[in-house]
Amino acid sequence: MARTPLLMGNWKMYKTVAEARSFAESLGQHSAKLADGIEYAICAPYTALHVLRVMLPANVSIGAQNVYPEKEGAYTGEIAPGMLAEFGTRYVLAGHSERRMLFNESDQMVNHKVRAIVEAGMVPVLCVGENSSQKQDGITKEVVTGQVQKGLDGLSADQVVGAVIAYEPVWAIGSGKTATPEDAQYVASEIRALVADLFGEDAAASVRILYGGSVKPDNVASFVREADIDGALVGGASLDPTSFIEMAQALK
Ligand code: G2H
Repeated sequence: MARTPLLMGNWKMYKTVAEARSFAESLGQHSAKLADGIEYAICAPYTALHVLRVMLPANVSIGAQNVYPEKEGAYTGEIAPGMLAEFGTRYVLAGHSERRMLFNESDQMVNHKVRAIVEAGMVPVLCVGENSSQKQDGITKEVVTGQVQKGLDGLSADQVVGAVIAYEPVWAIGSGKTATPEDAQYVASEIRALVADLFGEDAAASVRILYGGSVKPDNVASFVREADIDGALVGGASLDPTSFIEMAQALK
């Protein structure tokens, strides 16, 4: 089954509304350079989502970086899935390593978020990856497949068909280091094999697997040409519209 490549930016805690507007204007001026046949998305801070939804070219979706897995309630400071879905958010990250590390998010909490995102009609982007000591110990496959199994627990095969999994080695995030395309492909193939075991061949053939971790215009194509890697989740290099367009061009 052909899977549509996905180029997704993760802005983390960067960009004011004014800066997001400037990015969207710039991308709009060069929208002809956003190659067809690829999906684009920007996961922005909540405060920038509205201006992006209004101003980004129509083929660039908006995504959130987090959500709280309850419909509503006394959860001061949190945002519910329905609130994001209501104004057109398509993707929501769950389990980014910065949330797992800095905010102590457990696999169980990540799973609650994944389920809540799906139930609200949005697409979960389940982020997984080993840290440097786990890599040195040779347990990358066990760590990553364990996170995938726990993250997708309770979903139906149909729900997994539409999901996205982002493999981001923690040691590669914002460090300038990347996995080799071959190593990333190996992990992606193991993730796909696990999805086949748990949810069947259709889900495995459809679920999109992204690589993330210091992706840039000059290396993005080397990952996305691998058989089981269907796109990239990009932090730093997604903040500059020129760099975002260069990545889109590299994937043509
Ligand atoms: C990994 C990635 C985006 P960067 O966190 O999710 O960030 O591309 O800056 O390594």
